[in-house]
Amino acid sequence: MAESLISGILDNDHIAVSRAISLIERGEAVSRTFYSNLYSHTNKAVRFGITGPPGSGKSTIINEMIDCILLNNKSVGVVAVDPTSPFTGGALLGDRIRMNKYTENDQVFIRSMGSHGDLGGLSQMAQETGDILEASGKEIIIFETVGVGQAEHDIIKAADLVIVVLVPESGDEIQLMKAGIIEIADLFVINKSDRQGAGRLAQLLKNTLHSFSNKDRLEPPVLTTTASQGEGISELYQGAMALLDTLASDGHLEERRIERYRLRVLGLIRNQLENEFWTSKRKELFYQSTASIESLDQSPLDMANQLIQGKINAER
Ligand SMILES: Nc1nc2c(ncn2[C@@H]2O[C@H](COP(=O)(O)OP(=O)(O)OP(=O)(O)O)[C@@H](O)[C@H]2O)c(=O)[nH]1
Ligand SMILES: [Mg+2]
Repeated sequence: MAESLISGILDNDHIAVSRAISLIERGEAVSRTFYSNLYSHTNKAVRFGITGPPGSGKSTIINEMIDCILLNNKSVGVVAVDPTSPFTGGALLGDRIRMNKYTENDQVFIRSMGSHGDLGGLSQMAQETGDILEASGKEIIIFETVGVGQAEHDIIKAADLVIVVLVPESGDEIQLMKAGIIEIADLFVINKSDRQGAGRLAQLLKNTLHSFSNKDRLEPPVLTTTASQGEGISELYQGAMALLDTLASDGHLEERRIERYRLRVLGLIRNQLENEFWTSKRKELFYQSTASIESLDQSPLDMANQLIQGKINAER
């Protein structure tokens, strides 16, 4: 089965792509050969991360970008990740609608995924979905997330280029974001610039970015769009591709890909070791030993060591 699935993916058969992603989402054991075979066909696509506050227009921008990408004779895969929504087993409503527009087009594949409650796993899942799309031949892969929590941060950090979308009302957010998002953003977009205040925010943002700039990092460009009217999207696409070229020529892209690879391996090891560690017996022991407030006399460190020690003993 795995072999036919792989050849389907490599043939860009979207049914096979969909099935493979579902396997990964359901947490079904994907065989090691399946994954190794798949991985050997990746590493050619570029990965964009698009993040920003809820409703800022990320999906609208991506929709418009898809048209732009197709006009440039490239193919695209979109992974919309929503950690707050429960696992849906398929598309979220909005994406289901936009997916219909492209169902007949084998150069576009769009998928939404929610969380099983296991946020660490969500980032791995998104990456693996990216691998499948890449193996199917998609040249550009876009990850969409709402920019707040750790899970999104992990997903976005795994991109080659991070685009942060703001709206004219986001002025106050810039203060809040300084530390977090400004660190990971390569390019800012002020969307809904049909509304008042877009120019002012762009200037405020540019000033802020300038005060944060240093010689090791490019100062992120600030672009404006009105995605609902398709305005500024082609400039955004060209700007993102040009920036990517710069990152590639100054060595930053390679650095990022090495970092992404490392983070994935570290995440897999952490997940696997934790899964092995938490046998039902050990879980039971843990919850029993912490059932009442009186049972918390032992320090957390002693409790952890006792559980770990149990593992060592069990192995001997
Ligand atoms: N006025 C105006 N509205 C826009 C623009 N771009 C998008 N919208 C509208 O803003 C709303 C939210 O757009 P989405 O693209 O769904 O935003 P999002 O960031 O993907 O939202 P979440 O995924 O829910 O976080 C929709 O009603 C869009 O039609 C724009 O440039 N101007
Ligand atoms: Mg969206």
